[in-house]
Amino acid sequence: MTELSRGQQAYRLFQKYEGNPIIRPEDWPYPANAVFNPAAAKLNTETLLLLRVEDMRGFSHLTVARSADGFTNWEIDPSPTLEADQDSREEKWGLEDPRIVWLEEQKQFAVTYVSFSEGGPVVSLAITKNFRSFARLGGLLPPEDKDACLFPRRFNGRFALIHRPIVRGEAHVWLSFSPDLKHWGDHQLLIRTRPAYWDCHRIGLACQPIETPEGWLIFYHGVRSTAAGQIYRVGLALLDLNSPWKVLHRSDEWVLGPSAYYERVGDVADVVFPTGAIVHKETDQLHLYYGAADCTVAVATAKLGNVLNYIQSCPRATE
Ligand code: BMA
Repeated sequence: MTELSRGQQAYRLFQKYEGNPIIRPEDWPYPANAVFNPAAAKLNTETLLLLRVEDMRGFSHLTVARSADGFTNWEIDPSPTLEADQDSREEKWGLEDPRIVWLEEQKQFAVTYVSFSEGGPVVSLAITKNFRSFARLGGLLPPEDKDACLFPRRFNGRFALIHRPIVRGEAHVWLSFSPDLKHWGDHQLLIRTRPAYWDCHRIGLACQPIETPEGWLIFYHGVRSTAAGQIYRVGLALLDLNSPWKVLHRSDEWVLGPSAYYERVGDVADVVFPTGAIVHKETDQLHLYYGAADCTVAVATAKLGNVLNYIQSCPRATE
């Protein structure tokens, strides 16, 4: 067999599930305009998604859906699972775009999400054991900030948070540290937008960081603004396992982009926006869950081993 070029590998890495979109507003047990951008976690043997649900005011809340195989027969909570606190100015206009990690030390799941405050989007944290009751730890950093997720463990005694503040109108990915999940500092730039590339205008973390022996596998979304609008695509980076502030490799190419009808047409055209991933170690399968065109949920699958081979063949990061 002839060797595939890296570009050809990137193109073939993920397969979009033929039953996409897997969850649509029509499937919802109560009125919803859009169901999208889901966080994902394995709960016992089930796949749990925590979806962003947009109501007919244009405000969002978060609701759980569960499935045995991660593709079909979703059992959806009959009412919102986590809603904005009406008395809180930080959550005035709703909750958006969650990510989930399991904190081994706390034996709890950490859910980072965006609270839409009067002052702009704020990264907030809630912890839960069961996705029925949540302890809210509040906003972590000032607006404008989005696309955040904790790492599941400490580094040199401190928790680490990936997030995406807007600074001077620029949207790069940052890393911050905390001894207690409350006070954050040592903020540093992790991944920058790249002039002229598909990720030239804005980037942000996609799903939660995935721990592998080779390092932390990071999916991020990248935006290019065109005369016809913005295109949201997905690329990869690999961070050092014990020093995640070191970027080892970054993909030149995107590995997932809008091409199917349900990704190209919707409330926001040409958007694939992953916010959750599940690794099935037994089969080496990676399920990447994403919002399609800000309307529905879709899933793409890959062999984790192939994704790791590909990212390790990508250029070494230079900054
Ligand atoms: C981003 C976020 C996402 C959304 C995406 C595309 O800024 O607000 O929730 O899916 O834009 O519209």
